[in-house]
Order: sequence, then structure tokens, then C-alpha cells
Amino acid sequence: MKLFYSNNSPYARKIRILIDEKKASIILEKVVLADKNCIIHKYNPLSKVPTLFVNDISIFDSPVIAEYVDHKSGPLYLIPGDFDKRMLLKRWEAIADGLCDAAVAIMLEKRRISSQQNADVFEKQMRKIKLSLTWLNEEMKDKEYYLENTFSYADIAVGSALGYVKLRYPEIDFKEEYLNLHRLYELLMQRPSFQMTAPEPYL
Ligand SMILES: N[C@@H](CCC(=O)N[C@@H](CS)C(=O)NCC(=O)O)C(=O)O
Repeated sequence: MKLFYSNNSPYARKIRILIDEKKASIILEKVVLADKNCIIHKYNPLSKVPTLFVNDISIFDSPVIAEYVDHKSGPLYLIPGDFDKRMLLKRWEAIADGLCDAAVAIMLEKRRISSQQNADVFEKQMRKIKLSLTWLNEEMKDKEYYLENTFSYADIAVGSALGYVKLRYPEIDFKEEYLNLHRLYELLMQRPSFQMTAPEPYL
């Protein structure tokens, strides 16, 4: 079983953290998406990371991979089997992924030459980021972890998104504006799985 990932992908970081937390035996292979001949083209028609290759098939995208990894590497399940709890968790993952989508959209817009950049894109995506952070922050009120105050894949998904937003927007003062999320990230960063997958500023 092999996971293809790239260094600072927040979607891939979720899975790398999950793999480490579950002590799942999966080989990690780093790819560079910008390479024209990147091996990912062979494993995923969408050429995206993360991609999991197992039993001669490729599995994507990250929510699907997470289900697979958690299910196949029990018994400490980080995604609950109970339907209602699972829906709460999936909903959190959806916000976390949406947060990453907005942050990535701004980053891609910034990479365009300045005369082609669209101010509306920045404004629209930044609004999504701010509203999502406000929403998540409110949901973490009086809690240590999101789901039943117990560490789960919901915290991994949001923690990974927070790490990415912090990397790309260091000007956002989490302690001042989103204290509950600041506390959550500090707590998560005490875990080796989060420490060893922390995004690298120069990439
Ligand atoms: N919804 C996907 C998003 C994955 C994604 O967009 N990954 C980015 C890296 S952060 C990627 O592979 N981009 C390459 C591309 O879109 O060509 C998931 O959750 O796995």
C-alpha cells in the first residue's frame, strides 16, 4: 500500500497524520506536482494528491482515503461507525476542505502575473476563509476536541486546514481572533503526528 503526497498539501497532511496515528503500514512516496513527468499522472487521472494505491487500484480523494485507512487499520477507529456522529465529523471535514480550497484558490491567483489577477477572487475567497474560521471557532467553544471532546479524524481534518491557513496567511492573528482554534491547534501540535507533518514555510 502506497500513499502519494506532496510536501505542503493540507489534504495529504490529513492522511499522513491519520496513517501515523493509526500506525498503519503504508509506504509514503513524496511527489512534486510541478514535474511534467510526475508519477501521479499514472495513478490518478485528476493528477492530485493525496492518492492511495492499494491492491492494484488507486483511491482518492482524501475523504475516501481516510475512510479506507481508518477502516482497514483498526481497532482504534478515528471515524465513528455511528451514523449521526459520522455525519457531524464529515461535516467538519467538509468545512476544513473548503477552507483549504479557498486558501489554495488565493495562492493560485497570486501566482498569476499581477495584471491578470482578479481582486474579486481575493475578496470572495478571503470571505470564505474568515467565515469558516469564525464558524469553526464558535463550534469549539468550551471544548478541547470537536466530537464528544475526544480526539478524532474531525480534529485531524480541521487541524491540517488550520496549519495550511497559518502557513499562507501568517498575518491572521489566531490568538486574538479565533482563540478556540488557536487552543485546538496548540493542543494538536503536541502530537508527534502533527509535528512531523508540519508545513514548511519555504515550499
Ligand atoms: N478534494 C481533493 C483535493 C486534492 C487537491 O486539490 N490536491 C492538490 C494539492 S494541495 C493537488 O493535487 N493539485 C494538483 C492539481 O490540481 O493538478 C482531496 O481532498 O483529495
